[in-house]
Amino acid sequence: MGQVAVLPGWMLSLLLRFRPRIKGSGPRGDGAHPNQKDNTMEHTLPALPYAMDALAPHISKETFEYHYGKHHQAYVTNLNNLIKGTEFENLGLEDIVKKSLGGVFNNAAQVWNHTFFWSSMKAGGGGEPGGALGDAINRKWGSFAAFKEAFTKSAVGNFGSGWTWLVKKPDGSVDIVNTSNAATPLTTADRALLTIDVWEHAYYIDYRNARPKFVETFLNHLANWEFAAKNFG
Ligand code: MN3
Repeated sequence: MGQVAVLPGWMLSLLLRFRPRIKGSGPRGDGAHPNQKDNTMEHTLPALPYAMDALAPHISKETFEYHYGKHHQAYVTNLNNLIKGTEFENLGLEDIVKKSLGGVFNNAAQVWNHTFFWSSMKAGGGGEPGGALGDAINRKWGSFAAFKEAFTKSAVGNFGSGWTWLVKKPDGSVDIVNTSNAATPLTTADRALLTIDVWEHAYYIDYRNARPKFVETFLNHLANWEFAAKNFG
């Protein structure tokens, strides 16, 4: 089996989207930025895996226009500006997240986290996973209902801005992890399986301050368990 074939699909698409763009070396000259040096890495906003109105009424098109079109885009723009002329200029996104601190880390991790979050949802999602992931959830919490209760409690109780994750631990078991601000399992030994963004900008347009209703809707109508199962491997 080739190396590429064992990568989860979302990771492969990230790699393809964030591949280096060699300026000025293509057959067409790629001369859009004639003042830039060769070999600079420009990060771009990945396409959503669905239309901006696909998750309505649970998440509105207006939320995507702000959350994806403005917030996620701003992290990409900030990252590109911050890494110019630094050691991070020619690194891929995941390497930047793992090696940086401060503003570079915050923006790079938020680019990665949001891309992961969009794929953690789908139209007609929710329900519960079967297979190996379903078994692992049952081993950890006893039932899917108990997992939902624990995940909801964790996401609702995640103080301030952050993310709540279902992760696979190095020993193969699953767990729920809260992170604050831009922090991400990508810098830990855990593998991210599924996430919900609990920054207020994720739900304020559709749910105002009602984070519990947003978390409940995520679990019942949006969670993409096929994506989580692929990440579980
Ligand atoms: Mn967000």
